[in-house]
Amino acid sequence: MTPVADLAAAANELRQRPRVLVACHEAPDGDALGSLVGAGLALRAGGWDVVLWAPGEAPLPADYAWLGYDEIVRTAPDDAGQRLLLALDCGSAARLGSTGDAVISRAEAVINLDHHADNTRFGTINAVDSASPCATILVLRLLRLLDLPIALEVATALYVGIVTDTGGFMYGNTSSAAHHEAAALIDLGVQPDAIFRLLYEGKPVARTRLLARALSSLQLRLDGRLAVASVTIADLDATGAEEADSEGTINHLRSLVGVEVAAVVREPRAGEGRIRKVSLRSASPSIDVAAIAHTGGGGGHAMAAGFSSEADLDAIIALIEAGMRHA
Ligand SMILES: [Mn+2]
Repeated sequence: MTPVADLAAAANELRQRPRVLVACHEAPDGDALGSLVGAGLALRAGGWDVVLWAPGEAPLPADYAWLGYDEIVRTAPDDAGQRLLLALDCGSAARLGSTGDAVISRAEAVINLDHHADNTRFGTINAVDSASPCATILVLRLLRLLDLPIALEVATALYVGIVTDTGGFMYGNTSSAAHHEAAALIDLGVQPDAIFRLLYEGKPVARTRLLARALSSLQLRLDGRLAVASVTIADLDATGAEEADSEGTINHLRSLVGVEVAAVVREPRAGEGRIRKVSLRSASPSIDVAAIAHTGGGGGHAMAAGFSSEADLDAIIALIEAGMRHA
């Protein structure tokens, strides 16, 4: 893998194509939205005709709304076929949502800029570097290759990707590059304490009430090596919380003594069929949760992965347990 050369190819492609559709994955996290906003604003300031696209129908997470959602469209534009698609933080075409394949096949070219180890290389150019702790660092390097200035709002968006994907510089992907590039962004004016407050404080009380209900469902399996909690529609209705409010729950499970895998199972909302969404986190370097997620038809990183399933909670737990026994 030659990520530097791939990024150079991506930069060359962008230089030749003034119209760009910048996209991130559905159900976007801080890295996806930071990549989307950072790349979109920087390219637009550099003279590109840019559309920012966050696929999917669920509301974008309130935690990152301060990055600015006004410019973000939820449906790919009609002229997507006359644009270069710059897909950010997407491990596969499926991550671009139900219309992803159609947009990919129509686009003038597809730059797949990502850091997932299981990336399917769906682009015409694949700037994929699984050693990168987040996608925003790859965006930053791409902007440097294009000699684009990094405005404070761009630097801030890119910093959000580093902070969130490394768990505040605590996860195993926290490389020296994570710190070096964060430092470079701080030198551009980013204020870590202000971003901390925007990301992690001022939260609705409904989130804590949802956390309480989710934690009350805690099950410990395999002699305490597996911690599972579920979030049901009844929990959301009783607390007034949104599904995205359950995102921090898994870190509480992961932090428990003896736990090697944490799992949160989210019940579907009306209109989502019978699909349950399963988030997995590893607390042990010897357990690759992406491998477990693959057996469920999903994917992700060694320490953070997920899958969707029509199976019930017990069957989902059995699948995770089987994966842990084989790890
Ligand atoms: Mn990411």
